[in-house]
Order: sequence, then structure tokens, then C-alpha cells
Amino acid sequence: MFWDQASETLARPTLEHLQIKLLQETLHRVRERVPFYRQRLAELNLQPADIRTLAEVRRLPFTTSDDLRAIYPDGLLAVDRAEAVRLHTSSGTTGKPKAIFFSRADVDNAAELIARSLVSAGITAADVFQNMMSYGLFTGGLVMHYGAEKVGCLVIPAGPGTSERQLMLMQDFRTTAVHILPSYALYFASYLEQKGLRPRQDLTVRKAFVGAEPHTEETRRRIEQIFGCDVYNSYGLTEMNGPGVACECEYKAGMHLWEDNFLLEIINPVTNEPLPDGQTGELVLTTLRREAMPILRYRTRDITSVVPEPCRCGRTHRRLARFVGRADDMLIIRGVNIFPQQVERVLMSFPQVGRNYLIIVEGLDDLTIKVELTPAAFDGQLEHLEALQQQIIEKLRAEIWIRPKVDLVPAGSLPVGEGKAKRVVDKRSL
Ligand code: DLL
Repeated sequence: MFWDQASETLARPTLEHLQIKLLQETLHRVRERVPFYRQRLAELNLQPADIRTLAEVRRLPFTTSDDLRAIYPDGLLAVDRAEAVRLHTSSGTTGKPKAIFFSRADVDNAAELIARSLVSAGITAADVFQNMMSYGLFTGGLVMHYGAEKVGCLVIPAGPGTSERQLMLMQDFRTTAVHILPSYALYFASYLEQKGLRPRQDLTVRKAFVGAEPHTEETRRRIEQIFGCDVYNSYGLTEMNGPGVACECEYKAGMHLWEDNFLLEIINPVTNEPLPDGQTGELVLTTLRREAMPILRYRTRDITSVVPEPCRCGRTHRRLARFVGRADDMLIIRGVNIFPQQVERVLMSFPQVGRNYLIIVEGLDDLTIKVELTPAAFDGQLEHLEALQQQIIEKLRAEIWIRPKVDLVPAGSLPVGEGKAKRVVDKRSL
């Protein structure tokens, strides 16, 4: 099923030609209206007409999240303030957020891309779509909401709310699709378990869109098993509208990135050299249709690769592989590079492991992993727990090359916040 078949299946040469045309328009726009970019282009002695091929894109300047903080609140605005109709921000861990403005056309376009993404995963107007992400400055609420409305779904703006209320809405309105943080999906599953409910029989959810935080294939499978539904990975970032940048289609084998809206590059984050499809590096994105706030070559710090083969669905927009993690989340422990996702992959392969875990680094690179078990795993037999602990330690050692300390803790004992999960506490940097 397609939302906009003509755009989604453009022949590659046509698509690439369109990208160059849109890029040149974007360059004209920022040169005329955004002093920040005018200056950067002048420093490099670049005219929009100099970028005639996609290979020449690498001559353009990068934009970093530090740049966005430095121009806060509105230094990249390319329209009059009166033409901006919406603001979203992305909160960093410290200091000022990054503020992103949308014109009316930008808002419509963001909804259009969500509609494409949802329909590619089989959502129709008949679906009841419960949006369990936060409404407010975070894009997971409003941006997704208007896209699902555009498809014609009955959209329930549930927000993050309590599990009790989520469940009531799901049952009373017979929700068929949810938009949910993967960490919250696991938490919600344990809530249902405590209530004695069986999600497969007692709920009508058949599709779940999960994103906004890194998660593993094991976590996807687990959510699918618990709810008896199809789970689709969805990627986006506030700087590029929020969700709707890339999403999995019915084949669930990588996320189609809407290349007629975003120019995609994968680079070596150290040398800044471009990498070919299939190789893992940092994702760099340029907006191609943004009116209010175009952004050139944004360094996402997200680590992924392009799936080299075309997709069976017929869409020609290339797919991103599941994210390895954020460059900023990579831990260096005793000289070894470790992504939290490697730990998650191991943990989620154990059925006894529950919904939550926490990675703690302290002292001289001492790694402790606190792991919640399912209530059923605490069977009162100490030797069972010790054996499980050893198995987890060994499997982790094989994956991350160092031997962590593993603490098995009861379900519900690790902290949970309302938003994205915090998986790492690095006390070395405190
Ligand atoms: O998280 C937008 C979004 C909302 C995406 C709902 C998907 C669904 P930010 O808060 O700006 O925006 O955070 C963006 O989250 O740079 C990634 O590091 C991470 N991220 C988002 N989706 C995924 C994903 C929204 N599917 C940052 N897999 C990005 C891994 C993801 N990481």
C-alpha cells in the first residue's frame, strides 16, 4: 500500500535529479535569508550553482548541534517570524535546547511524511491510533498526531499518561495501532502482566510504531511476542521535523528514509569522509523542502548504515539499518568501545530478563549492570539465580569483551521516568 506512490517509487535518476534541484533551491534560500549560512558559504567561496552533483555536496559546510545552540533561539530562521506557525524543541542534557520552527507548509509536509510512513506499514483510515508519546515540545506527540489524522485514523492523543488510563482507552476504543517508546512498551507489558491480563487475547493492538530511542531487534521481537502485533522501527529527530524521517515498511527490514525531503550521507565521524552504502558511520542529513528553517549537512551523531539492496516493497528511497547507537552514548571502558545496545541485545535474549536494566560505570572503569528479572524468574531457588547470573555474565563478556558485574534485581526496582529511557549512569564523568 502506498500513500503517495509516485513520490515513493521515483526512479533513482529522477529522484537524484530532484534532490539536486531542491538542494539548489535550499542553498539560494539560506544564502538570501540566513546570515549564518551566507557567511559559511562565503567563507568557502561557494555559490549554489557550484553544487551540480551529489558528490559535490561534501563541499558544503556541516551544521552541528552546538551551532544550533549557539544560534538559539531563532538564528536560522529563513522566514519572517509571522510566517512561522509552530515551534518544537529538542532538549539536550545541558544548557539551552535546540529550537526548530515550522511554517504552515512545513507542518503540512511533516504530516505528509508521517502518512507515507504509516501507510507503508499497512495503517489505514480504519485504524484506531493511540499516540502514547508526549504532547508538547517533543515532536513524538503533535507531529505524529497530524500525520495519523491525515491518513484518516481515529487518533487518540493519549500522551504518556498512566498505564491504567492507557489500558482503559485501549479497551474502550478498541485501539488497533499504537505509537510508543520501546522502553515504555516493555514497561506497559509488565503492568499488564501484574494486572493478570493477556495482551494477545485481551487487547486489539495489531501494529506498534516504536522509536525515539535506540532499541534492539531482540526488544522488537519481545514486544511483538507479548502483544501479538507487528512492530515497526521509526526514526526521526527534532532538527528534521521529528518522526517521519525514516520508517520501516511492511517488510520490517530497515527504514525507508524519505530522500525527496532529506539528503542522506553516511560519513566517517573522525575523518568526515563519505562512506559507501553498507558501511557504518554517522548519519548526516540536509533538509530539502524546509521553508522556515532549512539545515545543511546536520551531524546527527547517530550511527547507522544504508541497506545496500533495493526493497521488495518497490519504494526506491534507501533504507537505514537499525541504529547502532549515538556516538555520544558510546562508552569507553578499559579501552574497549561499548554501545548500550550491545548490552541490551544480550539481556533481551534471556526470557527471564524483565523490562528494565541500567548500566553503571564507576571507579576505575568498573562496569556493573543491574538487570530486572520477570516475577516468574524469582522462584526462590538461589542456585537458579546464580546460574542465570553466570550465563548472563558469560554472554556479555563474549559480546563486549569485558567481564561486567551483574546484579539481578526484582521487577519494578529500577527507576523509570516519563520520557526516553536512561540506560547509562557514568559516574566517572560526574
Ligand atoms: O525522538 C523524534 C521521534 C519521535 C522519532 C517519535 C521517532 C518517534 P528527538 O527527541 O530530537 O526526536 O531525538 C532524536 O533520538 O537523534 C536518535 O539518537 C534517537 N532516535 C530517534 N528514533 C530512533 C530510532 C525524536 N528509531 C534522537 N532508533 C535521534 C534509534 C532513535 N534512535
